[in-house]
Order: sequence, then structure tokens, then C-alpha cells
Amino acid sequence: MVLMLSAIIGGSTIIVFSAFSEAQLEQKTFVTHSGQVIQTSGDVLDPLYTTSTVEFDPEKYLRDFNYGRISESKNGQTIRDFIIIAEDDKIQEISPGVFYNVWTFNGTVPGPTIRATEGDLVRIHFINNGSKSHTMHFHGIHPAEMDGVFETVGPDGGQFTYEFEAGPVGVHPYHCHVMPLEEHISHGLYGVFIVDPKIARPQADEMVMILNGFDTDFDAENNFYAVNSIPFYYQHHPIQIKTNELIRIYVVNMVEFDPVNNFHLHGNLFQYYPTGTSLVPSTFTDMITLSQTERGIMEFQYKYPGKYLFHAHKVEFSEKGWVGLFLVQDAKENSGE
Ligand SMILES: [Cu+2]
Repeated sequence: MVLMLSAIIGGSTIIVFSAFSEAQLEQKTFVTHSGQVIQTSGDVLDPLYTTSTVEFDPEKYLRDFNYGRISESKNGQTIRDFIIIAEDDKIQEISPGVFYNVWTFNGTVPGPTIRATEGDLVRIHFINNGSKSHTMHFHGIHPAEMDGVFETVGPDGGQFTYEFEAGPVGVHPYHCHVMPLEEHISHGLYGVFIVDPKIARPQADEMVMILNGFDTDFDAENNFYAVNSIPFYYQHHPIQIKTNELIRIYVVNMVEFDPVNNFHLHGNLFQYYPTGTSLVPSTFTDMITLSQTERGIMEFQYKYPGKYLFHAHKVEFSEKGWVGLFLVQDAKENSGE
């Protein structure tokens, strides 16, 4: 075979053939994004090497707050320690039959919701177990060297401890800030950081909603949109709440590629606190529009029981998964009155 090729093609054949031969040796097994297992020696865009998939439970994520390991400094300041591990080799079934290489903080997209009170000392022990450099960049107030932009943390076990005082009060995103930024964010390296006021907000049924999307065919446009990663999840599993109970939603828009996203609530209006930095709402509405990393706190209660939609009023997004339901149950019936 080698001789035949040499004879036919001439001088440059050795190089051509040896490349071909090496490629043959490098034949690898991949899982395609439709779940098929194939063998190829060719270049594969964003290959999947494994069929083991990330299990993500939007039900659990919705009301899951991580307050860290709590201790106190000599001067009485509350210290909260968190361990966050980045990885970039996990596969998640984004939609039935669509497998996507997610990049994760602590194994999920979004990463854990980190929560502290204003003035607490927050220490994030960050370990990068990925194959690329990553960081954690927190929105909020902190020293320059804690900004997670210039101090990239190397792959295969690189470490960095981010240390800062929690502030200001509000709801903030955190995300990787390594270039190309769009790639690192859209693969899933983001989460929510809540800073509570020293005098806590009133008791409420609290939830976190990250508006996100996935570009599964790599054309810089999202193919799926969601609240908390799984398209249509809360439509199929309505969020159960009670009449006359205060609901507080920390909402953060992490959708890449599309300039805006929005949130519309049915059968009700909500008090809205942009970025959550003020304890006084700025508006009473049923609709907010959010640009990249724009966020806020929504508060409302339902007067009447029943099923109510919430969704992007950008219809394309809701038809591709950004839609959910509240199932409002009569509080009186529940309490047996
Ligand atoms: Cu990254």
C-alpha cells in the first residue's frame, strides 16, 4: 500500500501517507450529540468521550442554598468557607437525545447558590480539575486581586482562594472569566451569589431561577432555553406554592448570544428589586427585561388557587424551553380549615 501510493503520487507522498497512517492509529471512539457511538480518525467539533451523564435535578436546585462552613474570627466576624471544584469533561442530556459537554462548578450547571450575609468574610477555596484554565469572577465589591480575571487558575488541580467581604446586599452572578469568555460561560461555568441584609428580609418561600440556554450545534445561537438548565422542566413539574404566601425569586439572566431575555408572570404582578441592592422595590409589574448577567429579586403572592404560567415573552425562547408553571394550592384547604 505504501509503495503503491509512493509510486503514484511521487515525492510528497511520504508526508501525506505518514499523516494518514498516524491518523489511522489515532482512531477514537466518540459519542455524538444525538447519543450515537461512532469511531473516527477525523476532527470532531466538541467531541463527547463518555456516555456517563450529569444528573441535574432542577427541583432540588430551585430551593438549595449553600451557606458554607461557618466559623467566627477573633473580632467576631462570621467566616464562610466554600469549596468549589471546576470540571470541563462532563456530559449532560440537555433534552431527550441531545448530549452536551457541560463545564461545571461542583458538578452541575448552574453551580451551587452561594449565600452569605453582608459583611461576612467569604472564602472560596477554588480547585480547577478541568483540562483548561478557569477562574471564579464574582460580581460585587472586592479587591482587584480577588476579581478572578487576571489570576487564571491552571488545569489539572490548580488552586486559588478568593477572599472578600460579602457585599453589597443583593443577588449577583459568579462565573468563569477565562477567554474566550463566551465559550466558558455558555458551557455552564456560572452560578448565583446571594448577599442577605443584616436584618433579614421577611420570611418567604424562596427560589433561585437562572435563565440560561445551550448552543448545542456551535453556531453562536442557542438551541435550547431554560429556567435552571432543563428546558420545559417546570412546565412538566409545576412549582407548588400556596395562596397568600410570600414568594421571593432570585432571578439571574445568564443567556449568552441573545442580547436580552425577559420574564413574564401570569395572573399576578410582582414587586421588583433590580439587583436586589435596595430593600424598597422600584416597580410593580408582571414583566421584566434582562440583559446579560442582569438580575433582581421578585416578590409576589397569589390570591387565587390554580395553575399559572411564567415564561419568556420572547416567544422563541419559551417555545424552546423557557416556560414553567406555578401550581397554587389553597392554603386554607391545606391547613384543613
Ligand atoms: Cu473557564
